[in-house]
Amino acid sequence: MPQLILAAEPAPLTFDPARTALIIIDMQRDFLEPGGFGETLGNDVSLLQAAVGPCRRALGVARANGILVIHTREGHRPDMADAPPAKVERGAPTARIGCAGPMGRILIRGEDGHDIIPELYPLAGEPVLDKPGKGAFYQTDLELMLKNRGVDTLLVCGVTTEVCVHTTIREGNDRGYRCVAMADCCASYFPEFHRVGLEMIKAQGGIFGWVSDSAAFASALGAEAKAT
Ligand code: C5J
Repeated sequence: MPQLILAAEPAPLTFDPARTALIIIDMQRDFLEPGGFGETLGNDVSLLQAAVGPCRRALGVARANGILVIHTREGHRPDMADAPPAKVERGAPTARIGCAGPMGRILIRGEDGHDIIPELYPLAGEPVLDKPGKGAFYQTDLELMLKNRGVDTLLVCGVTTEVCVHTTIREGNDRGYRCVAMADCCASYFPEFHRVGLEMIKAQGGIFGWVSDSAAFASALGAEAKAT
C-alpha cells in the first residue's frame, strides 16, 4: 500500500494503512449506559453517545481496508487482585468497583457492564485487550501486538477523551508511535475537557500527537464517510 495523507492538526500526517492500527478505547456498557461505572460517579452517560456513530464510521473504514482494529476494555479480575486499593477506594461513587449493579459487578471482567456496546461489537479475529489501568499499554500486551504487526501509527478513538484516550496517546507517544486522536470518535462526560484535551495534544506543533476525525480518515482511504 502506498503512503497516504491524513488531514490532521497541527499538520497532515503521512501513514501506511498496513502499519496503522485503529484502537477503540473502552466503548463499554459500564461507561456508556445507565447503571454502570460512569453513572456511579455522578456522570451523565448520554454525553458519550456522540462518539458512537463516528466510531462506527471509522470502524467500517478500517475493516473495509484491512486496517488492524484493536478494542480495549477497562476492568478487573473477579477476585480484584489487579485492582489497586487507591483506585477502588477513591471518591464517593454510588457503587464502588466490584459492587453489584444492574449490569453486574461494576467494572469486573465477564460482567454485562464490562462488555463492549453492541453497536461497536468486535468481529471475530479483532483483538480485545483487557486493561486494569487507564492507559492501554500499562500491564497489557498491546506493544507486543503492535510490534509484531510493524505498526507505527495509532488512530485512537473511544472514551473518555481526557482519561483513557489521553493516557493511551501519551503512553504511545513516549514509545515512538505516531498517535492521532480521532476527535469525533472520542467523547467525555465533560465537553470542556474533551475540547481542551484535544487542544493539549495538538498544541506546540503536536507536542504528543495529532488530531483528526472519521471523515478525514474515510477521505484518506478514498471511502465515503457515510453514517451507519
Ligand atoms: C475512566 C476511561 N474515565 N475509559 N476511564 O475512568 O476513560
